[in-house]
Amino acid sequence: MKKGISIIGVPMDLGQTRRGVDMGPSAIRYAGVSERLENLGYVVHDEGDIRVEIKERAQTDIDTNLKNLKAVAEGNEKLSEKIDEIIRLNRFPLVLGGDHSIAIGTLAGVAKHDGNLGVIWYDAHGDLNTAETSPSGNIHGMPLAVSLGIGHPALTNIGGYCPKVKPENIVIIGARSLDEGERELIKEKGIKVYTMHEIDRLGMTKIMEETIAYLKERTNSVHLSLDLDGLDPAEAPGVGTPVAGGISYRESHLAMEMLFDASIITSAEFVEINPILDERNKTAAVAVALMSSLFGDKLL
Ligand code: 6HN
Ligand code: MN
Ligand code: MN
Ligand code: MN
Repeated sequence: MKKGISIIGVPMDLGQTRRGVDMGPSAIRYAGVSERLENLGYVVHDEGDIRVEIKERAQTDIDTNLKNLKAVAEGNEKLSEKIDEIIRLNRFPLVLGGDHSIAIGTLAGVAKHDGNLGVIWYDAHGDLNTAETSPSGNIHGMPLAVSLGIGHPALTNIGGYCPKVKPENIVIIGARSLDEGERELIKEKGIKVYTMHEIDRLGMTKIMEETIAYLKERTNSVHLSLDLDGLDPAEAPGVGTPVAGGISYRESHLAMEMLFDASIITSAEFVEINPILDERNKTAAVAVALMSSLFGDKLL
């Protein structure tokens, strides 16, 4: 792992319609992210937040079925530039969300430096919708499709190039809510998915061993996109689209520890934390605990 970490907050809530997820970066900071990582020996640079315009709220473009398209695209363009800058400084980009639409900008910035980037998508959802398949018009349900180059050009061309990732370099972990169009895309593109069924049957150790071997074989750098709704809502209640029957806190710790030991992760984002829906900042604290494991926190 690189010694320098740049934290960047993205107070984005325009990729969906529940208010509060824009306060995620503050909640994670208050849960002590910088201190935790500094205690592990890293040099942490908190770069503050990307400015997200809020004037366009809940505007569905009737032509596109995409809510707040312009504002989401603008925020992500700024984010991709910032990520690019952080990587040039040879630091690890750690992005705090914000709704999951921000993965569009993160991946645009990261993949500019690696055309063969691997991606771990830790999520209850596939986030593989397009304007045509989306039941909601919410862009936070689309960032993985966008990164594959599928979606509105205002989103797929962020960073000035397209696509960002190859389907065979993606591993989805924790899926238990997939829309019809997303299932079709997964089959068509041959995307590797570990649903909750596989996690139950094989156990998290095996899932992570397979994931790590699969990505090591194909890629040199891997981005972790961790949506807190991948975890069970009993343990991570502060999320806008909770789905019962999720990954446990312990399993998630194990996953993070195994990723640290494999030293394959080169950038990460923790998204969808909504303090309004949370219980005493519990979900932000979970996020910080998982980050700490990802960066090598061990009892002994
Ligand atoms: N997330 N599949 C649903 C949709 O509206 O497209 C839910 C998406 C949730 C997105 O949690 O990042
Ligand atoms: Mn998501
Ligand atoms: Mn999700
Ligand atoms: Mn542990």
